[in-house]
Amino acid sequence: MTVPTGPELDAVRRRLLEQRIETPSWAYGNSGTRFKVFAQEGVPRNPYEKIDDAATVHRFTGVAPSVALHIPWDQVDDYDKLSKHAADQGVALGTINANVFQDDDYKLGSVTNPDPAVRRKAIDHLLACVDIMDVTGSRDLKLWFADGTNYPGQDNIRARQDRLAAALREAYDRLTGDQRLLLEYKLFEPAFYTTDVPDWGTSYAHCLELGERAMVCIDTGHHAPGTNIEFIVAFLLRAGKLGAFDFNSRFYADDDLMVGAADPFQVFRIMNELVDADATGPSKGIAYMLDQCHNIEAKIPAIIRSVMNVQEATAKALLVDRTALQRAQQSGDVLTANAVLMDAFNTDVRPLLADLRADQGLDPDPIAAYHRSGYFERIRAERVGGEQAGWGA
Ligand code: RM4
Ligand code: MN
Repeated sequence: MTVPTGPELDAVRRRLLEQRIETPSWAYGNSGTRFKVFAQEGVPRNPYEKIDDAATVHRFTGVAPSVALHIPWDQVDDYDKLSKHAADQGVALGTINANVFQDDDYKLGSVTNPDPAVRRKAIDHLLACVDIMDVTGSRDLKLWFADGTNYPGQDNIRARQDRLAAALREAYDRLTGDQRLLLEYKLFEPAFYTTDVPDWGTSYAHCLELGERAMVCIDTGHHAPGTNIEFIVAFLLRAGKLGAFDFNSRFYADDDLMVGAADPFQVFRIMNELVDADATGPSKGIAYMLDQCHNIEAKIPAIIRSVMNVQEATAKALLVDRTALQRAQQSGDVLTANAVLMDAFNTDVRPLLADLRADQGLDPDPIAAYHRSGYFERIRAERVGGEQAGWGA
């Protein structure tokens, strides 16, 4: 298959130009596994420096104009000042991620904890996150709960769902304007026996109960092996409940590797559903975010690579000949239908994306341009002393 020309190509380019990918503040900090966190040179020491790195990713890719914050990792005294700093660097503050998984109090859960005082503390944190959104202008509050149990009998599963529903209701009712609540799910970890929001169905059911501004967030690393994620995407799109993605790759569990590194075909299949529903641009309100940790690789180029991987999958999905696909589907021509998809997936879209960047005044090769820019040499020299941002920081 060759890349189309003329008006067809223009349409593909228009879609690619309107795509937005949000990068996560925590991906710029140090991370690791439970065995070791490896420090890197030039790592940000505070949210301001994380934003500088996010702005650098945007400068070279042109499609990453916002950065997600994680509270309290990115806690500052003055969020207005942080917003202005972001704007000065050419980016905006995006989704606010609540963190109710790192206090000793949360050993038996946060919003589902059997102790009402702990639940109150967790809910208050969620409400405080909405206060921050009011200042930063962020649209989305993203909730991921580490809540669950490790042993059969440890707690009442139904009672925990009731506590969860009550907490979500309080947070949801605190939203104003176009603010939204995104509920993420994850199969297991840190809880090993039951998890209170283990899957998209649980998240979907709670979001339905809450109301139209509650939407599901799909973290691509949070499923059992072999799960058909594009089916979940299609289902939620149809239900109008797909709010966001946390993109990353997994080989085994929640590996948080660069999106598209493990299975670029899966990212293509996901993007194919989104293109088919005309949902890759901002109009459908789906937040395309990365949620990654770069434990052993250089962080900024890894994030640039991830952004490019999402763009490549999107470009390929945009190349699918939808007329031919529909014709084949309707006539029951299984092999042709499959071939139409594979033709698009097997097309090299890198020249198309390079041209698009050049037309925007960007370097066609963002990673090479980043390496040439001297940015890393500068942060390595400047960011000496102080405490590097990392897990828990
Ligand atoms: C969780 C989940 C959340 C992320 C944290 C750091 O597994 O993916 O989205 O904020 O990790
Ligand atoms: Mn996530």
